[in-house]
Amino acid sequence: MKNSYKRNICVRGPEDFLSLEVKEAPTYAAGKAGIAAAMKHSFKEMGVVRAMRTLMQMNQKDGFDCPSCAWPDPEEPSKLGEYCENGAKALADEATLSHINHRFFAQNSVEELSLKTDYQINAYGRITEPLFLDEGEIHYKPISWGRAYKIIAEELRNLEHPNEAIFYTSGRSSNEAAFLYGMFARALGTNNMPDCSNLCHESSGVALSETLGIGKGSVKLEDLYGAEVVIVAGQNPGTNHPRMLSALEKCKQNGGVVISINPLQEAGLVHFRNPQTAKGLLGSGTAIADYHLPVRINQDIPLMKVILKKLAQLDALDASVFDHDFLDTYVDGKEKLLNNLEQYATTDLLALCGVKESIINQVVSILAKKQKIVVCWAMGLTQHKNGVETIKEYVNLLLLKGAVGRPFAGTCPVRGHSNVQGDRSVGIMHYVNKEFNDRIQKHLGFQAPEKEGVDVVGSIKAMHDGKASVFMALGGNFLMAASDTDYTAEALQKCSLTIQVSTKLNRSHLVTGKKALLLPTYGRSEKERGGGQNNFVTTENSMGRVRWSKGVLKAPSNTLESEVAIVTGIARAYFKDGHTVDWKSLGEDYNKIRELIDKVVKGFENTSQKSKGVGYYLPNNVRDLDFSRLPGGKAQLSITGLPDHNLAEDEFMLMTIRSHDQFNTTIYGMDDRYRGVFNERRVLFMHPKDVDKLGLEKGAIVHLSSLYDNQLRRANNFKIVPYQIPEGDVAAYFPETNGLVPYNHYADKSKTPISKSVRIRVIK
Ligand SMILES: Nc1nc2c(c(=O)[nH]1)N[C@H]1C(S)=C(S)[C@@H](COP(=O)(O)OP(=O)(O)OC[C@H]3O[C@@H](n4cnc5c(=O)[nH]c(N)nc54)[C@H](O)[C@@H]3O)O[C@H]1N2
Ligand SMILES: Nc1nc2c(c(=O)[nH]1)N[C@H]1C(S)=C(S)[C@@H](COP(=O)(O)OP(=O)(O)OC[C@H]3O[C@@H](n4cnc5c(=O)[nH]c(N)nc54)[C@H](O)[C@@H]3O)O[C@H]1N2
Ligand code: SF4
Ligand SMILES: [Mo]
Repeated sequence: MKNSYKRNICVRGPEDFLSLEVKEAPTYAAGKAGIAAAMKHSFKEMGVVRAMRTLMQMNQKDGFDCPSCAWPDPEEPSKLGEYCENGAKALADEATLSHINHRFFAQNSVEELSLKTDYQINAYGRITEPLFLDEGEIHYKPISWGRAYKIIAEELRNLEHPNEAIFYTSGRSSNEAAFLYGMFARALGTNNMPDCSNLCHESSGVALSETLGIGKGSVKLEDLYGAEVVIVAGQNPGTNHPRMLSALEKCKQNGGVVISINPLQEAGLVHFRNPQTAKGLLGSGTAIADYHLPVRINQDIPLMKVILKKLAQLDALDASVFDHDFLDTYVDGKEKLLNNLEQYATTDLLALCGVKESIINQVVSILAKKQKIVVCWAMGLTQHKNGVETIKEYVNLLLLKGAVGRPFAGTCPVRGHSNVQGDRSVGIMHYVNKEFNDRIQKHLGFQAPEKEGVDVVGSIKAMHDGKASVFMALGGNFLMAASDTDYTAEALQKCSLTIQVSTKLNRSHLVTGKKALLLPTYGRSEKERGGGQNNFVTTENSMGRVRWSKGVLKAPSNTLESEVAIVTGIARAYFKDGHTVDWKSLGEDYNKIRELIDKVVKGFENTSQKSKGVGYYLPNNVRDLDFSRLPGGKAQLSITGLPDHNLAEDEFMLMTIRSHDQFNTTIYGMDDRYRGVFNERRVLFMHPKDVDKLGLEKGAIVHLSSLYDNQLRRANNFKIVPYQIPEGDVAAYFPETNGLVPYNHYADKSKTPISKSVRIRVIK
């Protein structure tokens, strides 16, 4: 597609095939194969000695935080190693010895690079110097840091209003960098701070804030160990949060029951071979899920309604199933909810969710007797039109059982990016919080803007409509992570300047504005240079615990800058050192940033001593059973509706999911070992009966289309993989399928795109 600046960019990259091999999916996760896969990647990218030495520092108290997912570390990490296969892959990907600089870009234009696959693009390696793509050019050229900051400052000064600038954050930034970045956006005068969490757990944030008064989960790692029941809904921990399986194993050893609610029976939830134990390495490992409820895509609400109805029927006999004392003291809406449930006929709900009543009855009889219940979830619940309501329906179960704010019970939205939660805690948000703004005024001396900014969907629209023209990203791959790839590309290409602070090359560096800056930075595993000894960073895990992260590796070149230095460099160029904030000294001493975080960010207040030290937990009102922020000072039960997709006869419901060999848009490899798929990502998982019905067979080539608001979207070339998935449902990997997800269809209230329930047609 030619854009207005005459660059001939292939937005999505090639849609070609490799050579698919389908094998029987394994019935267990990790074990020896996991260790082998981890070591293969690490040794190839990093060299043996460097890899082993670095891995032994990952997730250790004095080491660095794993850059992959946000699963918490145990308080006493094992000295033998506290990481998993995918943590090792993330480290290898970041600490790779492959590097690229201006010579690479002199040989490869952005037009040529755009013809490569995302896998190939990432494999070129680490970017080692700042680069500039000027108007009309197709080759990035080297640029000095000073000149880069000047270009940004000039472009920002030329805007008619600060709201024409957008500041995106991905969840790998440190608390320190994210805090300064958010403060710079506000000092400039905008709340345009879209964040990867808009595409991710925003629905959890909204649902939990409205029901429990805090947008985060309430459980700690130890709560999982002692829970009587853990429900894992819409989450694939074996791939995306592998060390969660060790926690589930502990829970099982303590007599807990694990229930999986998922259209797919994911390998990690069937069996886990713990690589840290002899039994895991040599024996059969631990069976994890006691019950698997193969719910149809986006039919969790009907499923939960049947479960709640059946529990209510049991409770009506002797009032022993629900915790009435807890409900009377802390919760609002019991009668209304119980009355509402009566409206629904069990047979209708069963037909919708597709789960056999016999399994539901078994699960109900367990839930009836237990109170220490934890619900864990991820993208399978959040990325639907009714994502917020779906989560509220699970919260209903917890509240009715009194399974909130007590040891071994509560909510566990399992976060994705390693510091996505921290970035939000320290102020990356497009909303306005008056108390927060007051503290900014008090401690930083400027008035933060009072108009709400744009989130991811709002940013795409603003750029598309010409209302924003400077786009900056602190990490991430906005183009490929957002929905509606072609539309998002057009939006970015309308900008006058796009700025990417990145470690590795990705498509967002090729699909750019008129001018583009590519600013390379350190990875989590690397030492922060400059300033004093104290320039380590901090991160917050999925359970609200803050830890320090001290990188150990030497950066791939001495022409990189830290994210903190880049943000302060831009701020200084823009304000020319005439601002109430002393950006220079903050950039030199991270302790000063932490002191400001303590003061400005509620929750960190009075914890400044601790925030400089080893991990501590942020306050959490649910753990204290304090619902004073909610109406009537009570936790809220919710009345939800049923999903309504109106699928036509020939339509399927598509969920766009991750393979075992990727981290979001970063493709590590072409296999999805746990689903038995090798050497191909362009696959469509489909029930064997549907495969027959369409007259297809394994390996047959199909194309996919979606039709929303009379607009047809298409993704070509997928091979059929017959798979145990509910009839009528299909699955394929993201980001290859993002072009099918309409940017303007998203979850009510949270605006998270509907990436897990896209209506599609399969074209032969
Ligand atoms: N290795 C690795 N680790 C990662 C990531 C990665 O890409 N690679 N990404 C990180 C990030 S940012 C995130 S947010 C997390 C994502 O972690 P997950 O949410 O586990 O990732 P997905 O692959 O999107 O898987 C969603 C799961 O939900 C199920 N599902 C889909 N629709 C429904 C539904 O309607 N109902 C129910 N009950 N289940 C459903 C799918 O079958 C799948 O098992 O992982 C983080 N960790
Ligand atoms: N269809 C569909 N779309 C989805 C999803 C889905 O399930 N289905 N999931 C969504 C979710 S949950 C999320 S969180 C988003 C992810 O969206 P993003 O966070 O935007 O995407 P990533 O792929 O994680 O970003 C990878 C890039 O980050 C850069 N990077 C890596 N480490 C660092 C670092 O330490 N510092 C800096 N500055 N840069 C770094 C590298 O250049 C790398 O290429 O995607 C969303 N998109
Ligand atoms: S579970 Fe997540 S944080 Fe822990 S080592 Fe694995 S990828 Fe890293
Ligand atoms: Mo995410």
